[in-house]
Amino acid sequence: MTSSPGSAGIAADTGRPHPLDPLTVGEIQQVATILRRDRGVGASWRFASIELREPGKDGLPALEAGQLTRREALVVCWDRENGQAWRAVVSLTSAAVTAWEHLPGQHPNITVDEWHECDQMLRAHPALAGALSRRGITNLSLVLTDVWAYGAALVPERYRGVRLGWSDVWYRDSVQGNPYAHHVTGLHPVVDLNSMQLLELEDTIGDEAPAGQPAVMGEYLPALIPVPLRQVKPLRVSQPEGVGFTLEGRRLSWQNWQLRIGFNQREGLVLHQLAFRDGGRLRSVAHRLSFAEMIVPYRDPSPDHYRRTAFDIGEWGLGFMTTSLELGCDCLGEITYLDAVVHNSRGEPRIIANAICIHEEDSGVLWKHVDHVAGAEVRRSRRLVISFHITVANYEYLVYWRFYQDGNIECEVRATGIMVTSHFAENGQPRYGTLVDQRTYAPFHQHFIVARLDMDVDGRNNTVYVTESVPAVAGQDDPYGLGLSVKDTPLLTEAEGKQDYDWGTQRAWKVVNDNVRNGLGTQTGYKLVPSGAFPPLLDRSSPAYQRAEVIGHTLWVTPYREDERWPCGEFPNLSEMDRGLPAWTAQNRPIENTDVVLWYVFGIHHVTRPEDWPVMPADITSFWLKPFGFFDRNPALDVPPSATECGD
Ligand SMILES: [Cu+2]
Repeated sequence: MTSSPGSAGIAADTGRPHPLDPLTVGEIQQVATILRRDRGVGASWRFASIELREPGKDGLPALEAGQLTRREALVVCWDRENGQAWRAVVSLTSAAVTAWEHLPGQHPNITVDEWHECDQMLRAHPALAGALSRRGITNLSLVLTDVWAYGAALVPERYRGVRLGWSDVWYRDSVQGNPYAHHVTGLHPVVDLNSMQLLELEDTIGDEAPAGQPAVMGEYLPALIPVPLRQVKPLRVSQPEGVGFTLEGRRLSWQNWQLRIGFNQREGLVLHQLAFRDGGRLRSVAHRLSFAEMIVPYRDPSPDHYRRTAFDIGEWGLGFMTTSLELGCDCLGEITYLDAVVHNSRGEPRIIANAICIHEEDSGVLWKHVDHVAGAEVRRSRRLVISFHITVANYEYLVYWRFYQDGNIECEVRATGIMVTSHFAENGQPRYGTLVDQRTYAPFHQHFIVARLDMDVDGRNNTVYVTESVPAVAGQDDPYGLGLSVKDTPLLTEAEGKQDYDWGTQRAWKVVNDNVRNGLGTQTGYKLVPSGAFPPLLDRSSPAYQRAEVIGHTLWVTPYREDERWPCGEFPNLSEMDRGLPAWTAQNRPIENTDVVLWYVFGIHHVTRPEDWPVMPADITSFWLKPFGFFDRNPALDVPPSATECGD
């Protein structure tokens, strides 16, 4: 990056947020103002992202102690007139642009504003109206278009370099009807998102008489469904003495857990500085946990779906698409909400009210034993849940980070919402999807989520061990062939750090601090328990795989670098290849006894079902981080019994 001196005139922010706190409304305004003033970011420009430039690990302690004051924003913006993108670092402390880097050939993420502007433009376009009327659709107010991003390999030669999008066309049966119930199959606008013009309207039906829209029941609102609602009794959660956690600023403390809640436009919820109070000591577990990318390839090569590979984080941003939560529906019990601040493409702040939910839940039995003398001893498990919900056009992702009394961390994702569907001809059969309604099928697809786990188990220097179960071969010492041993192998280099799930050995990974011993004399560690993992099942030469090589392994391990954040590259929009993890790990750097970052790939291999239609019951996937020798014994022995009648 190039540096430049700032100019005075705009007051530096005088507030004292924690160095990891997200940018405020005022700070986002200040950033946009400084860039307009100092870099000529004018009316033809758009802001793709404005976020806190998080301090690196080395500088953080001095900033936290107040010995240093530095507050910076990281910005990506582009000029729609010439398509050129720039990355800026803006100092809020000195009200100046401190770095301004040209990004030739890069296409920043698509903004929510562009999505809306594109829909408006298309619905007002006579070519689309004509194509729809040939299909008997004349009420444009019931039409919805939904623009998607391209991969470079699928862009026609004539559109190289264009900020290109392609769109589906949907329509509602009624004003309140579900637009994603009715796909206008075979009709796809191709759009220049910079000039916001329709470049061409692909119509694979052309002049032939369309088969007509099938009679689909794709509704979910009670007033529109053909079945009466069932009767259910109320179920209420009561916490008469209030919640068991405290929130000071964005620092959350609950039982022995302590952490800090962050948020940005791309990753959405970010958890910082996770630690567990063990006796008198606050012990570090992780420095930062977040989702760094989400890759959703649709596995249907038909004209309606072959371009449909979504990078929901890199192309769109989970933070931008976070939705407000509703008390009693999204979260049950005594709820504390945090708002989030993002921005629109003009650089104006936008507040998402109730974006993050914090609450406690009962989680069944924590531990139990019945002794014939001492009787039954049982403890209820309680967990602290930090969650946020994302709506990506038709689909919903609900993300839950759960903290348990025994030191476990569970990361759960629920996928719900409306599946993408399209129609097929009379007498046809869907080959790459499941029949879900009349002449309607939902293509098979996969949701790969890349969790970025910057673990700091008892300090920064950790080693990742692959841990595998090995059955003994029957012999003199073991005549019945019963022996089972566990083999732990340290991963020394990034090449070794590329790991795949292996059912045959029950492979898992332990993040170990070789420099610290527990009371038993063994190393302290946390185990990544790999659930929700599945193989890509994708040809290595396919564009979808080339853009997301990260999905080729269950786990990647890298040494921590401040600027290595995006596993498929910083700009997956219109990308040709994965410029993240495969590029970094090609250096094959050492990863032993150093500050390691784990990239865990999990998700849902979605073989669509009739039961997922018209709205999908949440499909659930998760993984766990469990203490392994981090404690000397069950750390939840001190959990008290519940009050009489288990009423507490
Ligand atoms: Cu799905």
